[in-house]
Amino acid sequence: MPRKIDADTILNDPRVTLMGVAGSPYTRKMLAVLRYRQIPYRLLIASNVAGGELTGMPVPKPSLLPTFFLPADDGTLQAVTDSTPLIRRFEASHRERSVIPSDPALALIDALIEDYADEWLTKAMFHYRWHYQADIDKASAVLATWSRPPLSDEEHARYGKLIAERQIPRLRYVGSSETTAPVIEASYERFLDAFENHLRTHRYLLGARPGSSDFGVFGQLTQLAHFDPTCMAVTLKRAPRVYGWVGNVEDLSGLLPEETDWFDVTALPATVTAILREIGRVYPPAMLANAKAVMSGATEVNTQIDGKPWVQQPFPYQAKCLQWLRRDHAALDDAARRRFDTAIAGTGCEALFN
Ligand SMILES: N[C@@H](CCC(=O)N[C@@H](CS)C(=O)NCC(=O)O)C(=O)O
Repeated sequence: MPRKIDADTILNDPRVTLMGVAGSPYTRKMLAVLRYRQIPYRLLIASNVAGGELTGMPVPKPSLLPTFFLPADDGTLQAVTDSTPLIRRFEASHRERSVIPSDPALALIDALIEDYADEWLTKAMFHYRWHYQADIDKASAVLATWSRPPLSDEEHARYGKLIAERQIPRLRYVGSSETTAPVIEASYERFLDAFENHLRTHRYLLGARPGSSDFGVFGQLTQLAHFDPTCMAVTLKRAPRVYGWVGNVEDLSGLLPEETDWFDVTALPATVTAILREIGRVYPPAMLANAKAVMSGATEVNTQIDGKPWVQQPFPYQAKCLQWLRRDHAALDDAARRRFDTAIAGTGCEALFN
């Protein structure tokens, strides 16, 4: 008899329940947050769920992984997605071991780097996976085992092919094409160099404790650095510290963070400014051109990034991400906004808030 999980079982369980897969960067991001924060959870692996273990459950719209099953205000079970607001939701329900810096100016830098990881680094992740044959072959073979119940060789090959056929046309959503490949790859390499240099002297992006930005970057790197062969080789060669860092951030449940572990936003190390400069070189132009295309109802984003042509399909969700960052910038008090503006001055990131 298959064991079933239904809404009542989850509502009566004090643990946080989520569904995800190992090949999903956002699933890995959230699992690492839950472990570091010592929030008890249980993961429903999508392959088991596909075997029929989940019955009568709410379905999120749009359907994304990870999916969290959380109680709504009226006591019913709700399906909730989107890692960035979920991290903030857990800040409200669990106070210890926060991943949001206490200085709101540093917290906005943290949010900015998190969004860069979620919305820009993910382009590299999707690009390498579905652009190169070696990566396509590995992903097709392994993703099938992560998202499906046990399969015969024949079904395994058929399902792997189906996944590739579904994902490869989706390259256009992230903007990966022959035109943009050089921009994406050069930017991934520069990010690696800047992060590697930072890790020569520091443990995490914003100090001796991890912020939400670390988990955003970690999620994408679980795939870029540790799974897909082309970018994994690039990472190992250029940035062995980054490769090693991913292994550590997977489980930071034993770290003992202190309030004083955050950097002072008025005295950020030069290695952080260098990372912000790399972010400022690619991410604001992409976000601004996308928002403009979404607002004008254009069918194509057509711009220049890093002095080279960039063409992609507009992505309404990323226009919202830009609005959220601007909202948070506007909500800072004058002193905090000055601290933030001074910290990002000259990096190119200021273009997001002009
Ligand atoms: N903004 C979302 C993105 C989540 C997302 O895009 N998840 C991917 C998997 S990594 C997904 O479910 N894509 C749809 C699909 O594969 O059908 C978050 O931060 O959680």
